Amino acid sequence: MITLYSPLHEHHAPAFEFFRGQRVPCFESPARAGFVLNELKARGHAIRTPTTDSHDVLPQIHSPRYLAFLESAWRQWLALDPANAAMQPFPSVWPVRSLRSDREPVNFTGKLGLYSMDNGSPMDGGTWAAAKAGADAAASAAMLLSGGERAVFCATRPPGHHAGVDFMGGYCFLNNAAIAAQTLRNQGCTRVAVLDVDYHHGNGTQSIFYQRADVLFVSLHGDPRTEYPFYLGHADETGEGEGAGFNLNLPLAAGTPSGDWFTALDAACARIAQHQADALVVSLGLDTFEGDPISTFHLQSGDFSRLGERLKKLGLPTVLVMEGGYAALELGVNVVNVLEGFEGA
Ligand code: OKP
Ligand code: ZN
Repeated sequence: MITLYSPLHEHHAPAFEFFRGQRVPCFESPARAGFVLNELKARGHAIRTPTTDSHDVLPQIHSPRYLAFLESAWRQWLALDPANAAMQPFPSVWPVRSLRSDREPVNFTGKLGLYSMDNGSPMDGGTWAAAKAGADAAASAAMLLSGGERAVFCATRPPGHHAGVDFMGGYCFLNNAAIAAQTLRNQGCTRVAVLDVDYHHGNGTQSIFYQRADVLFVSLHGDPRTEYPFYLGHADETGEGEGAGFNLNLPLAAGTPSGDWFTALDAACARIAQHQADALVVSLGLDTFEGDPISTFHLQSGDFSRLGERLKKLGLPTVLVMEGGYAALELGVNVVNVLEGFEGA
């Protein structure tokens, strides 16, 4: 299967994030995509640059004021003080319950908090270009499917599934999976399914499609009672309005054994088959891996081949978008195992 890759991701390389109150190197690093690229090349996979501009689909997923902020955030940060070039902006105040989010503050920190769900989405001067290149890859992959391609992988970073209509979060800025799904709809697919297999619940994707019946969202993830993002991803979230019944969460306890994970995957696939989708988008997080430094599931590298085989059996044109996965050294093997499992099935 074709992989879409843009080197622009390299420019998103913030130095640190906060972890247990300390500054630590970012788990979500350029090296992640480097390991994926190397493994793809070593195993003979075709790699192409994205060709479709996501400019027109972006405002179908994200709000104009959020897009305007994201595109100009680094310029605004530098305008405060040229010395900020060597610093990273982090939000420190958020419009939680009882505070207003309809008024955009003039103050940069005020805006950053308005458009963030956490302080875990470090930015630098290359963030917009990298995120936009990821969105372009997602849109390009959807276009390739409508041109008859069976499956396309987007080797994108930063990830996207925590980003909502008007907020960043969990290393995510633009929701690549949602952009792929919407592009498929624009290209004439009547029904699309999004399957999120990242360790963390895809709160952004769920919220974007929560009131829509045309895009089914199905996710298996660590139970939000104990795992990030904590405030969404419960089993009783089933969609609302037109979207009632078109959201399925399968939360799994921290430490869930791989056998139970694959049983949940079967339930997810059964719901997707029932949807009679024209196409599938997979939010492919690899942080379900045993060796992941921030997650608690136990998948082995060989299990990712089995995941690819199971996805193939859905029999749908498929866009796979890379999300999390922080055991960088093993990430390439795990990703390419999914792709080859899919191809071989
Ligand atoms: C993103 B994706 C604390 C580090 C943890 C939240 C996890 C984000 C996961 N500063 N941050 O779903 O893999
Ligand atoms: Zn994750």
